[in-house]
Amino acid sequence: MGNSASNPIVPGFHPDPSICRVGEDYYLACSSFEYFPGVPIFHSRDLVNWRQIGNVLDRPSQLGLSRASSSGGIYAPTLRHHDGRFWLITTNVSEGGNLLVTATDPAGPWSDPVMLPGVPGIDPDLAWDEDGTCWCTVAGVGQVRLDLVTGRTLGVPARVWSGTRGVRAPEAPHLYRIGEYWYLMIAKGGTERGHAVSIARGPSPSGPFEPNPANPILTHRGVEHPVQNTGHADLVQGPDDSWWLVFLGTRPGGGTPGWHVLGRETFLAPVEWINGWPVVGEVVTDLSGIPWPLQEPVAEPVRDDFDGSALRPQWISLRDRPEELVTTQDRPGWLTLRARGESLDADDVVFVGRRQQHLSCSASALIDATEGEGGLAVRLDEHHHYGIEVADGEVRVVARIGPLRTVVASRPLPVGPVELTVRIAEEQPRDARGGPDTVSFGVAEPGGAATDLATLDGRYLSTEVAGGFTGRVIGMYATAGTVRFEWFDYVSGGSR
Ligand code: 6LW
Repeated sequence: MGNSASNPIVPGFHPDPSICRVGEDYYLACSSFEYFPGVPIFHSRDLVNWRQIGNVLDRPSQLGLSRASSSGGIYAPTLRHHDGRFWLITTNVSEGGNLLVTATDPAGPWSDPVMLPGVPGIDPDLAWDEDGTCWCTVAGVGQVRLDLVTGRTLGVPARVWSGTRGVRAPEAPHLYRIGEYWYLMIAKGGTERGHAVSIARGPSPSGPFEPNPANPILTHRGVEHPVQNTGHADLVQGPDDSWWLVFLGTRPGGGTPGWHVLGRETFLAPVEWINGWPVVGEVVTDLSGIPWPLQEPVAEPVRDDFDGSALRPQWISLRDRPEELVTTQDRPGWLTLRARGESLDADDVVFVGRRQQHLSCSASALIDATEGEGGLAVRLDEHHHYGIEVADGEVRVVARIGPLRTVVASRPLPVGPVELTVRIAEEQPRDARGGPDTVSFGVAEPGGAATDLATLDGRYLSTEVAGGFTGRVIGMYATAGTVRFEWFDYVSGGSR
């Protein structure tokens, strides 16, 4: 992904980060909702430069999303390393509830899930005490001991500290043994602008817990700051054994109230321990001051020419990806999509996309639609998407915003494969009512200059408009017959 030592450390819709350290290696996992494969997992050696090494739930036997609504499916994970194995616990809110998987190699393969019917709620956490007992703590802040082999819970869930009374949504609990105390860190206030992180400590995994008098240890509610919604955090020690916090945040753009389009992203901030309590440092964009040598960022190639037998881990689809509908084997060097849903409004549309990870960026794809219909889209959910598509002998730009769907522009289709382009440009608000960016679509004959067809206001593809827990995904789709893509380019428009 190759970022320039800056926050967010994992840009684009990568919320609910959970991190663990194994020697000099760091691993981080995020929630993934209705997208398949699910739970992207990343590796780093310096906490700043991260590379996706796979997806934890990459098989239908691990991940059933057929009933998942947009922003349903996989909620927050916890990633831990214990007794020589990696453990990940998460919630499929649309099918089966809480589940546990394990692996020796974090890049996979991960095991089939052990379902956890006795673990209630969402945001499950794993922590082990000195005896090897595994404590599972969940949102709302209940806690139960867990048998990792059978998935059986031991005893009944008990309530533990859940933060300041009256502050909504105690979520994202993480339990740590640090020094003489057990620390329980939670998110509160909900994942919107009121989000916050609080912590308490006690003598045992089950408390009783004494709240930090300085709570919340992190919040940007009511604060003028380019990063908002800060919360849902996890603690980790850096290469020099200093302490750091990863957490989710958003980068709203445009005028008031600000619209965030990349979803909730993963950020990093320093932590200092004072009198046995963590104090979180400022959330800054420039991380070049990190007090240890940074790895060379691994630049992601601009072009995916689909030459491999399998798709790269960054590619995600909606709810499933049947081989008979999505393949690079049918025409070597091309991605072949066979239609199922008739438009991007359908929750079973055949779609292969990647998260938008920059506030300004562009994407393009060479499409051969001689045997079908399909296109290139910027999607938030089935009710909020913009696309440029080839259908009925023309190229057209289609916008779906809530109940409204319209063809914004069209032109006759040039003969043969064409290049479809989308350019997203962050806008500095000209006035208090300005949107965060513009989304422009164009078409070109192979290798030729693109002709712009339409430019749309990006605020309607933001979470403030659409709601939900995800962020924009830019991808290719089929709506009739068979369409093929020879390549897909993604170019960041800048460092952010
Ligand atoms: C996540 C929970 C939350 O599991 O939203 O608002 C859920 N807080 O912590 C999805 O991100």
